[in-house]
Amino acid sequence: MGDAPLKRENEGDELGQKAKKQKGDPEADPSGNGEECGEENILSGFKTTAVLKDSAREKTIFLHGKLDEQEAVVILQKTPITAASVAEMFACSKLKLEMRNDIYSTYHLQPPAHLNVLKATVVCPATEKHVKKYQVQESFLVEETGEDYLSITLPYIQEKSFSLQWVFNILEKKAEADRIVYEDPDPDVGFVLLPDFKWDQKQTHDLYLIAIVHQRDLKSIRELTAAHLPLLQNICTKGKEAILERYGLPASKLRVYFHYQPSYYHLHVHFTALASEAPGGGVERAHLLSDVVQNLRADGGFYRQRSLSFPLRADDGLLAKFQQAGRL
Ligand code: GTA
Repeated sequence: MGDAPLKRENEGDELGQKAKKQKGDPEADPSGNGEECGEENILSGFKTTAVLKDSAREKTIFLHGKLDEQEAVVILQKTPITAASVAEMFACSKLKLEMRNDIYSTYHLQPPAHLNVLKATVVCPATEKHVKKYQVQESFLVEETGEDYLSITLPYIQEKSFSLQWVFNILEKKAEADRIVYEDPDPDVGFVLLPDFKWDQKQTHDLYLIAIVHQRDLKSIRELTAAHLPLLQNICTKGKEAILERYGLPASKLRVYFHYQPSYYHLHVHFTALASEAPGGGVERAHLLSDVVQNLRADGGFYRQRSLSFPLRADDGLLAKFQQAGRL
């Protein structure tokens, strides 16, 4: 159930795979790249200057470099293997024996190109903050009071946080409009639900969507009060309903939460599959939507007044601000 193929996407995907199979037929095109390489390969000009992070376990590499003379970050990630593709993979791959010992054997399996796709994420032009965000760094846990938020964090994020242009593009249908899974257009309680750009949408075991609120004056959970309960309840109910309808995943299989601190200071909710380990899902950063709702019901000023803890990376300017204020 957890890795059930997507309802709509997989129908399209299987059709897409058949088309690609003909196009990228390894017999006709040994590189497996077909025309696609010449068409849109903006990455052919990418020059790597540094490896920011890599993980053999997550099969990801984060690269810093130059793309057309502009600073860029490129993330390459091996995508999960879907159960639906296994039969074709076994039938069509080249298999080379690596070793055999008693009942054990390992192979080098070379699937056809259309079953061997990497997900590439490109940030260009990338700011220094983007480069730092993806770099491996020591972290420090900070405990922020309500007063710290107003005197240290808020002034810092007003000056230094990431651009929200991508968020406004989504809300105004200037980008990703065709990816929207659900929208409630109400200006007070409405939101847009769409796949997070970390998810390749091929299988539900790593499902990842975000709900972005239409209200523009809410930066993070710090600014929520009891007045926002209708908004939060609306996201909770309609977001879960939309995911059940589109992907067949019930609420009991979802982790629905905020990040504090987030990277992008426009209120949004993460919907991830319970079976997955999404980055930022740890107790030091994730706040379950259901807990936030209950805390606000018990005390409407909870998130304005209570201390909140979160990790900051060694080179984060906000950490320096906490240090200068003698709060660390
Ligand atoms: N649909 O243009 C976008 C877009 N952008 C720019 C960001 N997001 C977007 N979604 C769409 N279109 O989940 C998504 C992000 C994130 C959410 C913002 O919006 O993918 P947040 O404000 O709480 O920020 O959420 P967060 O979680 O820190 O950001 P992010 O990018 O997920 O980074 C956290 C860590 O995840 C990184 O440090 C890195 O270790 C890891 N990570 C980031 N991107 C990738 C990736 N592509 N592949 C693998 N790991 C990644």
